[in-house]
Amino acid sequence: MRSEHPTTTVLQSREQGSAAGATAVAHPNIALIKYWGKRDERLILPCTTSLSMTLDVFPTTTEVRLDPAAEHDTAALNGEVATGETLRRISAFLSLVREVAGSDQRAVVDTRNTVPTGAGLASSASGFAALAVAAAAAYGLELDDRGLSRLARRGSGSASRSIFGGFAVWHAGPDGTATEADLGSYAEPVPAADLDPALVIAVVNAGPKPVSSREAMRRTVDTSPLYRPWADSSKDDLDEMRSALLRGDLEAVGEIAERNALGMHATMLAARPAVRYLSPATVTVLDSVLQLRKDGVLAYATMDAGPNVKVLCRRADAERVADVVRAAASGGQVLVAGPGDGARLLSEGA
Ligand code: 2P0
Repeated sequence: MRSEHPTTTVLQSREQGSAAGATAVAHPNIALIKYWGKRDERLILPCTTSLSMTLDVFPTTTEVRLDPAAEHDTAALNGEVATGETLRRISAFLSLVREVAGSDQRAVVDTRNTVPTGAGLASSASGFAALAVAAAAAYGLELDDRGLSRLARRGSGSASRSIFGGFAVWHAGPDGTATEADLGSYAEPVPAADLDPALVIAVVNAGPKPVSSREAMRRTVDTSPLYRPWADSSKDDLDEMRSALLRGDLEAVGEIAERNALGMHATMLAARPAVRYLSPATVTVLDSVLQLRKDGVLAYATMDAGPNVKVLCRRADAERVADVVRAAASGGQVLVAGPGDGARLLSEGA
């Protein structure tokens, strides 16, 4: 059976039922050019193209097992039964896979996250990337990486990038019909010279977000007078970032990443009402990054939908940077990550 679907170009679909289950692993990614704002909420089409580094820490491992007798999907996260919005998002994602596969079998999902509890690091990127790879295999869809990236995108935008290791760019895709726009929005690897980078992650607050990133993005696009200027400048940032990666200029990579992230936070601060994820502790860590630069250490910061700070530096400087950041983060957890691998299937079959 061959099938064409806006989300997934199916290369080949096995006889339904030949693979009763599959397990996949994926890692989180940190955007150096941020994704902030959707132009289509249902298809998760972003307003801008983003670019990220996949990490070598905190893998998510997900098993999807088909259950011919089940009437509903069920899921467990770290051994705890998923309910409410979490289960709804997983089940909606599985329905999308079923639609493409022509299956009506429900699934049992078992997900293990290794992010330290409350580390305040998003797990939706690694979560939906692992789920996409495992679910595609379990339902017998043979997708190429681009198809998997499009599929993962429908779970969570940033998950499209975690299909790939190292640096990945997620294309906003063309305007046009839903089908064209959907097919054109996927991630792929970005050519880069050897940079030997590290990201020092400072967890200054592990508490829940005041506003979900979904709601914050929506509010920013709808109400922030700074949104359009940032989205426009992000295109230039992207071009400059690609060229800095190609020539292996980590200093330029850091400079561009920092200004792009600060600009994204400026758009939120100007939203009505404002969304402010940065806390006093964030600013203290940002000051320490500035001091590192004054002391001649290459170090640049980026922040996502939360107060935690990720500091890009040379791998050789990572321990020194971590020490300085740890002192500034006053008791917060500090971790060092490097570039990691893309999502992959660990096992499949009955
Ligand atoms: C990013 N973030 O590029 C940006 C920067 C947060 C700040 O992607 O609504 O969980 O599921 O598509 O992917 C967080 O948003 O949002 C995010 P949805 P997602 O990494």
